[in-house]
Amino acid sequence: MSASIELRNKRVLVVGLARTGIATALFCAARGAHVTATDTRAGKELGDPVAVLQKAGVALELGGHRQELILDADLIIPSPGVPADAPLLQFARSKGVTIWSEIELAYRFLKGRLIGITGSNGKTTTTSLIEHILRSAGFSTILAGNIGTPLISCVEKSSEKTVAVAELSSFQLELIEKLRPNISVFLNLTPDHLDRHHTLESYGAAKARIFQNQGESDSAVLNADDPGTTPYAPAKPQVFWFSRKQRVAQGAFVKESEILFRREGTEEAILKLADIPLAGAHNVENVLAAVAATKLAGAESAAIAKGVRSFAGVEHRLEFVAEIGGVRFYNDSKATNVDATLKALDAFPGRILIILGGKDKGSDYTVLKAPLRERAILALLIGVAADKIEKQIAGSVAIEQAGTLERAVETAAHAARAGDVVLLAPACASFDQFQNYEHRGRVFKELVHQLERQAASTTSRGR
Ligand code: UMA
Repeated sequence: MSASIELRNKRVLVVGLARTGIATALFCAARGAHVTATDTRAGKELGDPVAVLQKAGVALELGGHRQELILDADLIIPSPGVPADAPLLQFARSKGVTIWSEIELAYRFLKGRLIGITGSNGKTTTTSLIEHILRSAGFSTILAGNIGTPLISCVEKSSEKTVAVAELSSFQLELIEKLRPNISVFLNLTPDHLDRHHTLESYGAAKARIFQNQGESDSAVLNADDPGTTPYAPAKPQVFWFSRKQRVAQGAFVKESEILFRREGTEEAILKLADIPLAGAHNVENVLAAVAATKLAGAESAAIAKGVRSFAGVEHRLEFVAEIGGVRFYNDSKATNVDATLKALDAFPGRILIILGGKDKGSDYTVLKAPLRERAILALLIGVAADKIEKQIAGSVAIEQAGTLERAVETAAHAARAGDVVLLAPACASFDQFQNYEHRGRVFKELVHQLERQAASTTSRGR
């Protein structure tokens, strides 16, 4: 990788102290930078990391961000959760201080190749699948990024031989400068994070920055079926497409019941659709993107097919939890926007009891009305977005204001009958009632497992 920077004696300000900020502050301190870290939360709320950071020599400014901090900084690294137009960062821009996201800093130190994956939905599954295919094909891989492990914390593990497979979000990409993936994948674009990016155009533009530094020796992979992404096809890198519906000039596509890869006019069958172990048409798209990316990374076709067949899926992504009395429970807590919920609804043939709600992101829930009418029998609403959702989906399906996830699971379990699906696919962020979507998914699974245990003890008592 190019453009490495010297951190020794640099004055670095880290804003936000959760996963990204902690890893960044420790990384910079270990390389001799003078690090100050700030968070709106107080020390008490931050807990154990405070002592770890202090021990590493990081100066802490907690309980808010003082603007003067900017005046003492050469470089600012805000966490993805800190809005790029936050007053502190606006002030930094007015003073000409460099602001990078953590992925940009990581890129400056990362060795080996980088595959970056972005899009509104399917990023986590596709990132995990690409990494799984490459690892099972014998590549030395790193799995990181928005998926949960900051890329900066994996830099030490990288070498000239590694392939880092990184999920990249719009929040991370909007503050890059030189980051240049060898292979970039842009899966799809549908409305999300409009509370942060304000318009679909600026959200799309932030994602499309994944291509901005790519050169002719690099590859870009885009979804030919998604009108949201096709306009972003870049000029410099070689463009490869994926499609469920049509043959593509270069890339991966479905022909009858098979996935084919086409390059320079030659087509090769990679695997049968029936071999994909994941439910839903959207997962066919994720597999197509992964086939294209892994072919471009140099994996053999047979190894790609084997990797797809052995992929176990991702936690919180249409994750099967349990079957109780013929009712199947699925955890799709990662469905934090409306489009992801549409895809989840589409993955099951009918009679769904769906749990919706959480923290609203300025979404339009009216688009859920038709699929809810068609496939769902009950919508259980939770969290602060519940009233807005109720108004916007009124008339499509029976609605129950459950308030909490606990009540929603209990009510769904009572209302469901054998053959039904209880689906947590909330279309909202989780931060009103949970730490994050992973926490929400784990709580859901625990509630379902409690029901499972109760059902088992009732059955054994009845014998
Ligand atoms: N904070 C401030 N000032 C602010 C705003 C926040 O100090 O103005 C502080 C908060 O008090 C908190 C910290 O910043 O202490 C939170 O930072 P963060 O939200 O960036 O949390 P991280 O744990 O570092 O998680 C981030 C990503 N979070 C977001 O993008 C919101 C994680 O993606 C990612 O997994 C992680 O870095 C590692 O790369 C989560 C996510 O929801 C999963 N991503 C969005 C998505 O997938 O839709 C983009």
